[in-house]
Amino acid sequence: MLNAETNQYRFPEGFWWGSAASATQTEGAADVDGKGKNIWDYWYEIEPNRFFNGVGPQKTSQFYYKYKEDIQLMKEIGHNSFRMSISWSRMFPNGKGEVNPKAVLFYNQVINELIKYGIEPFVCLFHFDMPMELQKMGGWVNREVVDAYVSYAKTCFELFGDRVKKWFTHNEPIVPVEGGYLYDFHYPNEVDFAKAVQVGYHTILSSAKAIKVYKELHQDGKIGIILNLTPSYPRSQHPADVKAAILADAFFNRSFLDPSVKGEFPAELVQILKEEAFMPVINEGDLEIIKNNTVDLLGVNYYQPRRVKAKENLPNPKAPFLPERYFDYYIMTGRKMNPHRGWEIYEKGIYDILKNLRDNYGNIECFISENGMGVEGEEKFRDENGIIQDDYRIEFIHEHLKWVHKAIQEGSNVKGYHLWTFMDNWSWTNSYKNRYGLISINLNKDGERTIKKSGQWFKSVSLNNGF
Ligand code: BGP
Repeated sequence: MLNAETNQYRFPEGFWWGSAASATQTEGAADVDGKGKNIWDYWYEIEPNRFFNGVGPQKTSQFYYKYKEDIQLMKEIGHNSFRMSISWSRMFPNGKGEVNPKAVLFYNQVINELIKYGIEPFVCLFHFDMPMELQKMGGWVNREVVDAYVSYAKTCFELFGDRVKKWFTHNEPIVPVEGGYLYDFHYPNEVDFAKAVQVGYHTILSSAKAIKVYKELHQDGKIGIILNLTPSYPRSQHPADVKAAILADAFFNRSFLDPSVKGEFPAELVQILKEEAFMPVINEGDLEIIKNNTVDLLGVNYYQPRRVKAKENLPNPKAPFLPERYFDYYIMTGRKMNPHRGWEIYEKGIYDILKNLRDNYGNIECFISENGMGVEGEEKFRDENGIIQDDYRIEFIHEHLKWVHKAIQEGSNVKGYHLWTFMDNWSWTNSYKNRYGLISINLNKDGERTIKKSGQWFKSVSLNNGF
């Protein structure tokens, strides 16, 4: 066991140690107690073949039934904070209208239980799970959905805001744009750049409007957004490679980062949208709202870098428009890999993000809201005592934390580290393929929970506030 006095890497007093999860990925009970369908429930109904091993979102990790046991385990492995999300379609089965009292009861119980164990609840309002009734109206393409979202957000602030002091409007809002409207991995599986832009724009507007409502309620908490700020590294310093990286960054990072933190859109992106005739519909007064309602706190999700180079070939002008018209992806020779997930591991990326926030985004208060290592076939690492010996995950976290620590030494305003994720969970079309948890879930034994070696290690890091 580590000892606080001998720590080489000490973190600031009060550092947030914990993990993140989302409603649809953990709760299960997808058609229980009045929950309405969301896009995942519906998509699974019509195309179960799109989900790894055909496993859908109905049951997931049964947090709905096992939350007490789970929160005890969070305490057991040293959590002082935990990010969850609220399922919009559990709160409002039709996306709007009457609130579902059983959902209110459930979230009240979860929040109270967390607080009882000294674990601060961080609550996110939207983690990829659009209510199906609203998707039928076009989802984020339709501006009416923005209004429905804002009133859902307001209801949550009013019901839970006396105890929840850290709110997040969205989790990785670029992902539903990519999945649903560009690359076919979320419902409605369209490939339509014009819609993608409108969806992204409405998401940003919804975030700013929810922030405005939150401020008007004077609830004495903070509100932010969670962004996956995957850095874009150019293959070389050749101007064409550098430009490719700048544009990839404008499409995938600054598209949400700049309006969320600075209240404005990146000029490079606006220029492309104008040139290519893809500007979204913007109503009078919108830009004012976006300008005046930026985030207090930023969550940073980081898994792997994005490596890009100048385009090698002319794009097919008749193919659907995608951001990749402006750059190509590039595989760096000698890269370090997580062979169990097929993602590059580049620990310094986490530091580069924090440095960028320090230097170019007013050193906004932030925290690492997701970082983690997915492993396919993790059962093979279970030892004779039933413990998953995930030394690779310990090393992964350890190496990233060293860079977070360095960023702190150099003045970064980073307040905590949340791992993705607390327990193995259902991950969209990947279902239970890649395991990320500090706690393992045995799907053959009714979701039996077991603390992995990394869970014990994480506990000692949290209790010693370092390693
Ligand atoms: C993040 C999402 C999470 C989670 C994670 C793992 O981008 O915020 O919801 O799913 O990715 O992804 P995967 O299971 O595809 O490895």
